[in-house]
Amino acid sequence: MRTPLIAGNWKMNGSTALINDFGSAFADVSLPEALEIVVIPPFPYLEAARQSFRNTPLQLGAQTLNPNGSGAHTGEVSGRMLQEFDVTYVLVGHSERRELYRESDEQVFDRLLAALHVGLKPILCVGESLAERDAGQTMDVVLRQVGYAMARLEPEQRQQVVIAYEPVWAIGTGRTATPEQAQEVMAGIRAYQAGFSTTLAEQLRLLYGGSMNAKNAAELLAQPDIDGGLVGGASLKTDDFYAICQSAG
Ligand code: G2H
Repeated sequence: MRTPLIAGNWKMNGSTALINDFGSAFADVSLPEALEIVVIPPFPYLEAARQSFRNTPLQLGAQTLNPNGSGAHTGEVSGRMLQEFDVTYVLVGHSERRELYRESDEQVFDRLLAALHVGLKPILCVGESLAERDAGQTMDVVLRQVGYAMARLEPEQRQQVVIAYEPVWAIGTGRTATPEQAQEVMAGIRAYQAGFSTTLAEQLRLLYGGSMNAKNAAELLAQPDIDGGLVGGASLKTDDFYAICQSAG
């Protein structure tokens, strides 16, 4: 019922050569039919990716957007600009943005709203730190982040949002949440959504992120409430990313 989604977040990595590798590698592949695949490169590579991915099933995503439509915001990129490059998905609230660039729940919400206003599909990233997990605060933190955004949206806007649960302690560390740990949080997020509408909760797509790789993807994706993955490091290698996509069938 829910279309699986595998998204590769390249972060501040990649090159035009890597874009072209992906364009070639995914031009003639057999992949699960009902699967969305999104590559999320840094902004400067969007045009090259748009060209290179033309004959592939790869869609384009962006790593962030500025909440304003235009104006004096040196260094920033608006949602409308992303749309011009055929971007369909955009990450909001990735933990690296929250931590390194001090994005608050409120700022994350502004970006989410800006994405929805121009028809981009937001992937809202949430997750607890190791200290928060150890203190038994995982669900409080995750539902605060989810709730801050979701409670302020109109019902039809909520339908457009994908949520990625990425425990901060598992990001780029090689340490993955166990399938059971991930499933427990996913089920909690879905139950929270059911408070708005059970239909919405059933439709909500939930991605796991945090050191997902070709070896552990199948087990994570087999969990009933995990509908896909937000893949960082392993999305920079065509073979690994392809293997993860195969696991989502
Ligand atoms: C989490 C993830 C992708 P990695 O940030 O968003 O990165 O798979 O490298 O842990």
